[in-house]
Amino acid sequence: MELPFRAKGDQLLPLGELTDIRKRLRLLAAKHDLTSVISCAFDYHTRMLPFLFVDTRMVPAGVRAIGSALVDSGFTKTRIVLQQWNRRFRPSAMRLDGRIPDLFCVSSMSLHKAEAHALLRDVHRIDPAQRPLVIAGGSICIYEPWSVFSHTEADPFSPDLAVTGEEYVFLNFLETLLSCRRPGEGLRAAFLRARDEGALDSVPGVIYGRGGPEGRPEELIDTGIQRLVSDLDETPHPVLGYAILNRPGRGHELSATPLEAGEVQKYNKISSLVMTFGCKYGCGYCPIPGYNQRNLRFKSGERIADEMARLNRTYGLSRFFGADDNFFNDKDRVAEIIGALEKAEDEQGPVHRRVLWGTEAAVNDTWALREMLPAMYRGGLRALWVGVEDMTGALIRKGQTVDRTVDVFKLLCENGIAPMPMMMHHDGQPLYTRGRPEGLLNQVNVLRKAGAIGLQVLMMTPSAGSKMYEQAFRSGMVYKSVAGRPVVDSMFDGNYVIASNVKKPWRKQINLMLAYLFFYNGFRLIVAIFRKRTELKSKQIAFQVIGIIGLAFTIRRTLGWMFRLMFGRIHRLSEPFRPAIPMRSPDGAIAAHDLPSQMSPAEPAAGPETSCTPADA
Ligand code: B12
Ligand code: SF4
Repeated sequence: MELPFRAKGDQLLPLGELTDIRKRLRLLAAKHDLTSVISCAFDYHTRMLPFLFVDTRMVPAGVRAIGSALVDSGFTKTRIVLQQWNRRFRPSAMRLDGRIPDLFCVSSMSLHKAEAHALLRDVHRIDPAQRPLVIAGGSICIYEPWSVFSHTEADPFSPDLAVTGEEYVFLNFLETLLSCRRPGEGLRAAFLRARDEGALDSVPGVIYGRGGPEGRPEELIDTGIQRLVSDLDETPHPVLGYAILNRPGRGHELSATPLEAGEVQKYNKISSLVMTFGCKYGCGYCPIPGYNQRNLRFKSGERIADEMARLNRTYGLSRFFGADDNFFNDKDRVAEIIGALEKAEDEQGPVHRRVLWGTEAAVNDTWALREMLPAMYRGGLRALWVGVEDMTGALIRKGQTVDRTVDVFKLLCENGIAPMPMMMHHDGQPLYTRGRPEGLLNQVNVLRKAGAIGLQVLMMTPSAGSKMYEQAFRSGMVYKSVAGRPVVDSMFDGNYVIASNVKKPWRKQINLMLAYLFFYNGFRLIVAIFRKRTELKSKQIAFQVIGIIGLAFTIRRTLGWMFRLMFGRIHRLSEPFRPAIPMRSPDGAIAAHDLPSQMSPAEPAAGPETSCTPADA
């Protein structure tokens, strides 16, 4: 089920509100000497194709946005710690400006939940009287915020607050809290008082616990779905976030100083930039359109060019990745952005000569905008991750066909833009089909011949917040454990077969490996090295090298799972994960994020957990 929608006309913030709250907070900040640490949870078990390399070499935009928002609002004593770079970081050992920080934040995706819990658990080792105010956020809290709260007395690690939205929600909360903080009062003490007085109930997009022992609330109060900022130019500039990155290291503590500006690009090889949000399609397995309440949101071309230019001047960053869901959603906006990038100039000369970037888009929209590809190249676009899924449309129809996809890939190559297919393997797709394009290998081969430079093949896996999520569980498709090994959060990454109705799911696991092996191998590397010189030759070699190394990681991590699928007993879930702690809205109604409880009574009742062996699956 998708996140519920706010009423029409109330989904977006009034224009200028994010800009205004930033100004208001700057006035408040002068009266509060706050220190804050924002950590990013990262589970190293998830390191494999197709994200190996970029997963640890790109500062995630979420933590960077929250860090930028704090610095921009005047809270300059802020540090961002990435578990990707500081694997042993322990919040209980952190000191900033010589003291335990006032605010400790954890950002996480759902698949890094175990590490997010570990960070929360560790910060709970600090005595409650000195403990920072603890806030969780990121996509885990957008889709399953209840999962960051503990429900067992033996393991109480809950944050004080979960933010289920973007930077505006965080700033709105901070403004509310600081406005009622008394002189000399600790930040967490002020929070507990504000919470008990109901002051937080007017901040849409937060969840806090009430009752119960320390760290294990009896109930969760959910203030509802956030309102979204529509003009992304109002968001704080990312240049601020890169200035407060903790230095990579092996210690438990924070580094004495953040990374120097000149060192940032040594660790951050690619910089993600928010350019647009939202997607005009409505694929049943994707939570993105629902999250955006069917809105498309944009930054102006001028602002994007300014971000690239400043990041380049300040830190030497030159490679960018648009955190877009489908960059080509709207032709006019794309034209405006590309036009601005082509023209942008600063004291160091034309911006597009110093920066290169890539982004994501759907096949059909790339085709629709094909005439703009030369201008896109001139504007710095060098790689496009294309949502091919299954070219035949057997999984989802977004207007893509085999011929259309091939034409798009060839056009991209002709224009010097590397086509990077993103494919989705599913129960209905065989490994190979003779004389027909349905097979996974057939499609990989077609894409390879059409010029694909890299490859992403993920197994169709239920995604929280999507329309098909609950049904996938209720149909008994999702595994609970295989051969005694439980399916854990880090396996919900599309690299493991953890949801399937086929009789021999181990074959699906092998199919994923074979598809990569077919694409990334020594033979193709040699061919790439000796092929005639083209604009894309060096990229092809680089992706073959990364792909071959990544495949070794992938096989090492998933081979054991394949054997379990082959020989072990599969236990399945019969209903989706749901909150273990009762949730409600401040006025006692159903909580917006308590999704399973909101299912209509017509939905089939959850049956008992089922189990089967591969033979009878
Ligand atoms: C870029 C991207 C990637 C990059 C990430 C690189 C990097 N290091 O940044 C790559 C390509 C590596 C990647 C990989 C994967 N991704 Co990805 N990715 C995205 C994408 C398109 C953009 C992320 C982004 O930068 N957003 C912009 C920032 C500003 O938004 P944000 O992170 O949500 O942060 C905001 C809020 O969440 C909040 N916030 C964030 N942190 C915090 C913390 C606190 C304390 C507070 C208060 C608020 C807060 O404020 C921020 C500012 O508005 C998103 C979709 C999307 N549009 O967000 C998917 C998304 C994050 N990816 C997702 C997934 C599932 C994956 C994969 C598992 C692959 C897959 N199966 O799809 C892998 C995991 C790899 C790994 N080992 O981690 C899911 C996560 C779902 C979930 N429930 O957690 C998303 C949301 C897409 C989706 N809806 O399905 N991804
Ligand atoms: S096209 Fe991509 S981003 Fe858009 S709804 Fe489908 S899967 Fe999601």
